[in-house]
Amino acid sequence: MTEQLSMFGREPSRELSPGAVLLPQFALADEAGLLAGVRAVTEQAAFRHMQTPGGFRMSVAMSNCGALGWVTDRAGYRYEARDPETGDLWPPMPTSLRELARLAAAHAGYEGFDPDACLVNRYEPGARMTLHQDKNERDFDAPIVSVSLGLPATFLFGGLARSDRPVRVALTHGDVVVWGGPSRLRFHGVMPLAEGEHPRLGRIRVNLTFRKAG
Ligand code: MD3
Ligand code: FE
Repeated sequence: MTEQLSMFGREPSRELSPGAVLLPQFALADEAGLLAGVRAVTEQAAFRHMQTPGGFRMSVAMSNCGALGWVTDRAGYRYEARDPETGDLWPPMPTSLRELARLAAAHAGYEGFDPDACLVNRYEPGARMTLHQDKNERDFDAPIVSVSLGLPATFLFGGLARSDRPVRVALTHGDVVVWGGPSRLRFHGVMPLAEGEHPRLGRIRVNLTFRKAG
């Protein structure tokens, strides 16, 4: 089953750097289930543009599912059990999403990955994410699993210092990357999204990141 999924697009997995494994089109085996899950989540917890601690509006719109959700506002970056817009718990992580993350992690050598948070990012043309590290999670031993959907993006994969020159990686619809081990704390970002129209998603890119946050 794992082999079948990884070979969905006839492309083998590729190690981008120690601990970082690209699984091309891995998410397409259950594309319909995945898109239905994302829709269910964002119907309950609408995409919104959060504020950085410095007071800037993020160009990426975000939602979350799972026991914990990543939030930012003037008080800082953190994980919260409730959606600050509604006061409700974040929607549960759909089984189709959880299983995809578990299977991808196992395929990359991380057995038993049990994410409690999934951040859902929505990019419109022009939206970007500046270089940063993901370090609000309690445990850096667990990997982060990312799933790209919709319009293609140029991902920037840096080093352990902000000043390390990033490598560009093209990420397209259905690509999954598992970021663990020595790659877990590398700086990364996303170049401004180019204009385009995706046959199923339209004029957007959606990125899911599964995390062990708590
Ligand atoms: C490399 N999202 O939400 S996913 C983020 O495409 C984030 O929306 C980007 O960075 C996006 O925090 C990139 C790829 C990714 C995610 C986490 C990483 C790459 C990573 C953690 C460590 C190293
Ligand atoms: Fe990140």
